[in-house]
Amino acid sequence: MKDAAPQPTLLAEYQPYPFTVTGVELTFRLAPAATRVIAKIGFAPNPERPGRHDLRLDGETLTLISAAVDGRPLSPTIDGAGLTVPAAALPQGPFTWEAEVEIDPKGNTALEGLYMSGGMYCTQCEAEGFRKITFYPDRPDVMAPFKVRIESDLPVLLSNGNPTAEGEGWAEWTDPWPKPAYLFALVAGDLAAVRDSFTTMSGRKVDLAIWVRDGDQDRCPYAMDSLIRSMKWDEEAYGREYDLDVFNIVAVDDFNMGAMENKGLNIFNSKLVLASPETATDADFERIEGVIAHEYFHNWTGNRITCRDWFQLCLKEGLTVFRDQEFTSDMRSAPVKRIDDVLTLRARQFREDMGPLAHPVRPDSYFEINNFYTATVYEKGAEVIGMLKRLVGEDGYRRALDLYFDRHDGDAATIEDWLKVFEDATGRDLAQFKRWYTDAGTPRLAVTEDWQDGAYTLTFTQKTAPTPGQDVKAPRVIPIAVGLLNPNGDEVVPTTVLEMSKATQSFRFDGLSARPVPSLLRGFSAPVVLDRAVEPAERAFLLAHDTDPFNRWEAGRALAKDVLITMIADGTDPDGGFIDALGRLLADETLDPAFRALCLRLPSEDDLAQTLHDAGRAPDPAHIHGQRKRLATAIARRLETPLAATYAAMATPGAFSPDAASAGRRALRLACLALLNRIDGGDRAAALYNDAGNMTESAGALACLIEAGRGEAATNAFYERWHENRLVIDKWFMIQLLHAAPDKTAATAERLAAHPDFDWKNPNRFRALMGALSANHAGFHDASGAAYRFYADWLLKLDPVNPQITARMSTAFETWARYDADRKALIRAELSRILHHPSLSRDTREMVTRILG
Ligand code: 0A1
Ligand code: ZN
Repeated sequence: MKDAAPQPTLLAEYQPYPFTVTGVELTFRLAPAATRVIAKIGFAPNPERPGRHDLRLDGETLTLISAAVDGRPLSPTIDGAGLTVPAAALPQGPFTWEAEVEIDPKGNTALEGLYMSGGMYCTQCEAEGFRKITFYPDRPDVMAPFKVRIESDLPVLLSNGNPTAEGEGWAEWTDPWPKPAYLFALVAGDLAAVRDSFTTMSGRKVDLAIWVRDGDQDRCPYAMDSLIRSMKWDEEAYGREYDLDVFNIVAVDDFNMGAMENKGLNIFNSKLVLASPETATDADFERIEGVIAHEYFHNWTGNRITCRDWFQLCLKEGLTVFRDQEFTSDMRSAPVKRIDDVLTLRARQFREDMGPLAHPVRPDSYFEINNFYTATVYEKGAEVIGMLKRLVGEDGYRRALDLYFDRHDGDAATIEDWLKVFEDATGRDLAQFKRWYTDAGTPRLAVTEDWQDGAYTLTFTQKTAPTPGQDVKAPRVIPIAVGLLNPNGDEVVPTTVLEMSKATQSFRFDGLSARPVPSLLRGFSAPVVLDRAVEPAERAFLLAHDTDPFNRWEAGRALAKDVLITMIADGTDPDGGFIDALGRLLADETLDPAFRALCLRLPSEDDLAQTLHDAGRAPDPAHIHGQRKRLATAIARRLETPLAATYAAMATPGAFSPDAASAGRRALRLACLALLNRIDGGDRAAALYNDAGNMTESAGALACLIEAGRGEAATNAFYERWHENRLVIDKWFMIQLLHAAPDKTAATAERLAAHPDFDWKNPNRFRALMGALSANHAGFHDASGAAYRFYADWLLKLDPVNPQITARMSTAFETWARYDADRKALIRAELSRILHHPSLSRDTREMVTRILG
């Protein structure tokens, strides 16, 4: 039961919990519909909250069987959110709370707390799932050592920490490291292990295991290899050593998010563990490597040092994303990784920050914390750390991080603590920098130039539009990495970081012999939008000469965008100069194929729609789709010969290797194919589909065949070949919708939703279909409104089953205000239909209310 009229939780109202927890002992008697959880918890008064206090414990969906304090039975007052034992019924000093509750893992479709997936028991406790397991102070600043006994006939019984005892039908685990309840985990099932080991820098041997369904072992080696590389990297890059005897990873098919960093027992969505060349794409391999690293890195940034409250979520998430980005840069190509990250940031976080869901990296109020696992907290949170590092330099960053681990190990910390270690380690005042955490919105940076007597001056003006609840924005500290090039292409001023802190600020460069060409915001040194009218010739110059690979790509990107926006506005023919510049890049064999592949990718339709909206024009999705296709066709016609040559040259014969170089070749090859597909009627795609030796090529070829209007046979063959592999069938749903023609998208979605394999209660499957539907920009926004209606129907159907996923997926509508009056009215009607549903979840209600504004 959720509160009828819920109140928001406010950062300003934080108070420490009145008790500390000295230890937790849990016994689980597992049974699908009636699991018993017996808890014995030591409490002591918290000196930070003097006086006598009631004992308030969180608890939801629990049936209380018995409760006692210091062995004396009692009947506490229970409400929908927990229970209260009055202070008068508690001893003055420390005491022991005991409770037995019954829960229903089988009926738990929300996948939060203890639930079942394919016959196995597993848990998801972040953010507030532990309260569905037993009564407890379910907040991250209450940390305690846990001892867990699991009783079940299932052969594999796992929990956090180290295994300390086992017998027929039971096992016991002890976690010596105090932790908040959100890091608790339990798994029980008939699972097979893939094992390895890692010897830490101080010489301790750690037993590693990845637990999967029997038969899936041969798809685990890449995840295991990624884990070992992550453990080594964290020792080398951050001096962080692992701290238990075992490290377990479990793959589950039903999981709301990507993965979870439970202490010593990471639980993963199976799509982020299982990979083989036949079943996983290069993008899957890279994602697996990154997420395995991310969850492992949380052991220090999240677990050893956790968050004081959920407002501080970015403390662990921003930092851990930043760390996993650094790891991937080291494992693969740093420039390509940076471009990928910026593409994601712009596609997801900028979109969020420019719409009704904008919120600070550290929010200060929420109704449902699960709604704040956002691109802003994660990806912008990581960007903010990148800026800090740029401002204090490598050495300063290392000193600050050493101090952070030293000072806060074992703490539940805050953003204030985090900034203080930087201040103390570097002597810098970060009061103004802190606005990046407290203020929402993406700053726009306007630039003007002046050239006089050998002095070149850049003047920047920053402006951030109002966001919900924040009308006025103060200037932020913005690190602007700049380089200057001579007209002949030589770099005359190498990368310099300008520190902007005022609303308008000028920076002067003296002693130049000619007016330079500026390369601004190198490496995307701050998450801002650069507003500068640039002639195509200057962009083409940077595309050819910039020494900063990010800005080289950015110049090409901006050119493509300018061309497309012009085509959309007045239907002109695509610019030949741009296509020729692209052709020179394509043929430049000194450039990494992965980089060239990124340059060939045109800006997305969603991105173009946002750009048009920013310029005060209502985007027409069908028209954008048509013009983008027209540009792709023009590129293919003009560059047919080099595209075909590169397509042939980038083949990767021989055994499949998931390494970055091979993946880059395949990416470039498929980028060429996608363009050539516009003029060859799908012939190359058909040939590739038949010969494909890996999923990257099969999926790429299938997408092209569907785009070319001849996908039926391959679609059927793909299904026949893979219908027993859930992860591959997710792709089958996704590809068909992502590439459906705009006017057929809603009908395709309806047909696929009626397919017997559309197991909609499985989050991966639901996301595969509905996520792809909303990502098909022109199809989702088809003027008929059919896709909007269909999507809203399914959100309403899923809401009572899994509110968390429903709420997240309602963000498909967050951009409604961009479009024309008719579309706006259609979307608003669907949103208000959802909002007026009598029993809507708190999660979805909060999101839809905010989206409507
Ligand atoms: N902390 C995990 C992700 C995660 C977050 C929330 C969840 O349920 C609401 C589940 C997982 C991570 O960053 O990987
Ligand atoms: Zn995380």
